Amino acid sequence: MNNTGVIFDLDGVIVDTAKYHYLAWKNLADNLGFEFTETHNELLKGVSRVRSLEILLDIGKVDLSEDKKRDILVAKNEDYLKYIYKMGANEILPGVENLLNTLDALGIKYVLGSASKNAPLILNQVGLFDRFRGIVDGNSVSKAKPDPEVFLIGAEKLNLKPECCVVFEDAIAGIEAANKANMISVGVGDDNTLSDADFNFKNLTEIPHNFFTEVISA
Ligand code: B16
Ligand code: MG
Repeated sequence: MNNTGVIFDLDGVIVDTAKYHYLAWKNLADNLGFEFTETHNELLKGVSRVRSLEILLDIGKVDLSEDKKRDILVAKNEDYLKYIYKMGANEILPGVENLLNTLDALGIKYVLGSASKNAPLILNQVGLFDRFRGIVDGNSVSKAKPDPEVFLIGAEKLNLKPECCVVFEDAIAGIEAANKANMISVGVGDDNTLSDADFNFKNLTEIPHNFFTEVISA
């Protein structure tokens, strides 16, 4: 199985940090004087921090100077990190550790491919940092998902061709990026939302033990 590799998204696949992003964005919206709901928050999943702010300001119909936007992005991240520093291994999503153990047993390498600039910190908090062969995060890319750049760099780190890589993603933009990269895309979450994925699972506990040996190597 050394000719197959896996690239994991972080938020929504390994851990659920969306709820902390929500609290921090909501705090910001409260301060700016408009409502930001959990439904609005869905629009920010898998989206870069800068783009998230643009979407948020559109929702509130607020126009800000570039300087103010920069200050706000720093403040939002500081607020968000207060939650991240409280995270521990109990926040690893169900099925993740089993899946990593299966991959280790099969000799399948895996890396992270996330839009988050906080990805290394989050993986450290939950004790998974050392398990990944490499990390591609929001600091390593110039183009955000749905651009395939993050996953193509992941394939380089795995030393594999894109078509030998399997991507686990919870966001539409991430599935689009994986498909554009010519990788095998696995949607984690709602299969209607992620209908463009090659395979769909509600969460990682649903992945059959023989998924890699039978489905992917077929
Ligand atoms: P940060 P992923 C994404 O993580 C989140 O889904 C998205 O909501 C967030 O805006 C983005 O990371 C950037 O995060 O502010 O920490 O740099 O799903 O690509 O792992
Ligand atoms: Mg995600």
